[in-house]
Amino acid sequence: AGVRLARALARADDDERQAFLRDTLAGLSTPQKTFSPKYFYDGAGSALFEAICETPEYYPTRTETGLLHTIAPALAAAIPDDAVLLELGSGASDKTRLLLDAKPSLAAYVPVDISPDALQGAAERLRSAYPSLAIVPVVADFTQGIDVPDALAGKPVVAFFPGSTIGNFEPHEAVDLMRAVRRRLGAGARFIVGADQVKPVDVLLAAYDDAEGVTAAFNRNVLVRINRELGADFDVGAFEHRAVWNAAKSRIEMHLESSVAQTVTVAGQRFAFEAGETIHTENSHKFTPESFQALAERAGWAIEAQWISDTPAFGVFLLKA
Ligand code: AVI
Repeated sequence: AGVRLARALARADDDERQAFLRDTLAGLSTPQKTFSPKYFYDGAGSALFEAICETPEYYPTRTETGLLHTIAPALAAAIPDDAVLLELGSGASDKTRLLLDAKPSLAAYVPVDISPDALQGAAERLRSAYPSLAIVPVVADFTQGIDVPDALAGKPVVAFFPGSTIGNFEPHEAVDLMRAVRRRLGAGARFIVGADQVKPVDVLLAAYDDAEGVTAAFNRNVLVRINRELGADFDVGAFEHRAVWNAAKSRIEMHLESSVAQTVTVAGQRFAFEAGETIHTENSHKFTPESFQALAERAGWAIEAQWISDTPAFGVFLLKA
């Protein structure tokens, strides 16, 4: 059985690498070169994201944590006693503790994350902090479907999607994802979503271009990962981190800008860059209460409650199917 499991894991690894390679080659073949932000999160990328959250400029994490602390009793009151809490993109699961503390009667916690390293570390820490809670980690790309482990079938599920990760999707993808969650969880389900709010552009730009350069390192790390996992030869130092505000689309965009004319080889294919040409690596949409409500409603959710923090504004929305 051990050999079979090892083979299955190797196959899954291989499938994942194939998808990563396919997406990377396709992304480098369009006029605006683009990568999906989901590939930021290898072990090093997940650690760099945690470091971003500690920078003075990146306000979303500490603002949302403060807000969740205040509203945890209201959220706990909306969650059924024996519910399974399913978190999408759980990372270090730090904010989850606020809900676990406020709702000790939960049947189980299911963290879903694309990074096995981040997931394993978080599960170990939570198991020692909450010894009587069932913790069932799932390594998965939640954009490809949401699986609740069989053992938990029949329990009410409350989904938790903090951090404004919803903002990393194009609006139509965000609607598709929220609709998929609603269909998966069924009638009466609840969905708790964190959504960062529009604010002065200087505050936004600083949050995505911190003085210490942690966000720049996070952005460039995707090139390091592509070199290592896909046998590419990106000259990582020849790409500059750029954060720009796209007012028409109400989003911060991150790019990697080629500082010189150069050619890069990925899996034997050559890609030419002009000096100043960019790879668009991430969108981070910023919402108003109304724009987020409209998105949730398009996906078939009703707004049960919403809380917006004091400046810098961050929103937590409680949705009901
Ligand atoms: C995970 N996600 C919500 C972060 C964001 O703010 O869009 C990722 C990030 N990118 C740069 N800094 C943080």
